[in-house]
Amino acid sequence: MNNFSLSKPLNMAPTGIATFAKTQMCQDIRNIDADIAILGAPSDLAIQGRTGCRLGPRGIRIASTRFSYKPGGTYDSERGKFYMDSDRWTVADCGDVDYVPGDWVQTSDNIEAAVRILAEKGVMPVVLGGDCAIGYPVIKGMEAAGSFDIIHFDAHLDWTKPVGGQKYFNGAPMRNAAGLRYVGRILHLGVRGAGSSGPDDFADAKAHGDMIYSVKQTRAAGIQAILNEFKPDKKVFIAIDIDVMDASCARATASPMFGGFWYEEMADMFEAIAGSAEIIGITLTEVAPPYDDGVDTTAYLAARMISDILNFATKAKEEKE
Ligand SMILES: [Mn+2]
Repeated sequence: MNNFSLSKPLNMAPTGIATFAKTQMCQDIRNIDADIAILGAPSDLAIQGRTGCRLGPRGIRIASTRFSYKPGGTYDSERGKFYMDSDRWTVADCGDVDYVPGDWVQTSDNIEAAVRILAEKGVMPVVLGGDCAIGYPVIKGMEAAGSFDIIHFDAHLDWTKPVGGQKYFNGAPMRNAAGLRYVGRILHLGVRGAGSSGPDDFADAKAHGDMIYSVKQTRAAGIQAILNEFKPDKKVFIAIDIDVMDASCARATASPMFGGFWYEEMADMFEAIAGSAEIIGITLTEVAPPYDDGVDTTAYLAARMISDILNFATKAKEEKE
């Protein structure tokens, strides 16, 4: 979207409508024409602790206006490559899935239906949470993608058994996703410390074929060795809970956790994953802007990581062409 100017619009970060990376707005998801779709899932109806991540999509979008895509791509001086040539790749921001106050079932159905439309059209969804419970309807909506594995970055395993009869809460999206026929195994990275999942949850995940690495174990083994061992399916879905990051750089979340990953480790892991499998979708959950610092570090970190995954995923496709 162009800004008004008496000369050629410059479209700098603070101007324009704050779509993700200032990409085009898609007003009707049913008529989307893009490679990649940004979709907000602003719901924190299923969270156990403090709320606020219903404002995650908005916060991440504002932070993401520091990036934009241009013809020829953006140069990464460390890697010596240009990424996300806007003449080659189209990203459209589809706005948010409707959040129905007090009704997680209807909100969840809205999320699933929106992702289903994208998956059936072969558009890669990038879903901005929302609490981690949004992960299950998103992955359920990915049915048209065929079989795929999940790579799950989180301080928590998210394999908790139902609580008070509620199965679809933010502690269980991976347990629920594992029950879908087209979901293969799950590689969990960054799980650490005292959390919501108990020993039998870890045993259930392992029985499902999942592999689980803490931050320390991931660093010791190295991402490439882990991928060689895990042998991901041809397609992988990436699910990131922002609390996988160290609390010192991601405090704006429901459950900040110390001992997490640093940004550059994440970027290197995303690059390795993109080289090992086709990335078919992303969720980034639990960013709660009300708790962020004065420069929106957590939201910016989330936006930066999504941007990196898209860079590496599209570069891997270009290199195969
Ligand atoms: Mn978590």
